[in-house]
Amino acid sequence: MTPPKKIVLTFGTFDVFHIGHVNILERARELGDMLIVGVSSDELNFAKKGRYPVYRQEHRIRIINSLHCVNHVFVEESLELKGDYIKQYKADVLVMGDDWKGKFDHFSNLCEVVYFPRTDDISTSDIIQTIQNNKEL
Ligand code: C2G
Repeated sequence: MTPPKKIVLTFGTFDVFHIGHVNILERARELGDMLIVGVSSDELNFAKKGRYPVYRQEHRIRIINSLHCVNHVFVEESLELKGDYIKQYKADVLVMGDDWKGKFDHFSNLCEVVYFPRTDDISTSDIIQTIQNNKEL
């Protein structure tokens, strides 16, 4: 009998895809046999941040889906549904960046919860800011 696959689940907006995103996805995948990614919907981002992502949902999903380390992508419609997604996808591990440290500890009754350190000195907001500054030069 083949041993059961270890399923890793992570979430994010992944807007203006950058090396910090690559790092966390590759590290997440190394924790198991399958990596499933919940990509936040445009509406969820608007509700949370008061602005829409630069890259629209369909494009962000295609980018994440094109990565070797990712096995499946779905749309994260609500922040409140994480527990349901963990159960639906039978996740063994939930991975988040440490900007979320402690926020998802209550899911440790459903799966292992792991926070990875964020990659230093890069973020979508900084990239957007740099582009805006350059435009003004
Ligand atoms: N990340 C990272 N290093 C960076 C930037 C981001 O490790 N320099 C990680 C974040 O910690 C997160 C993932 O990359 O785990 C995706 O980042 P965002 O797109 O900013 O995700 P966010 O909007 O925080 O997630 O349920 C959570 C939501 O989906 C929103």
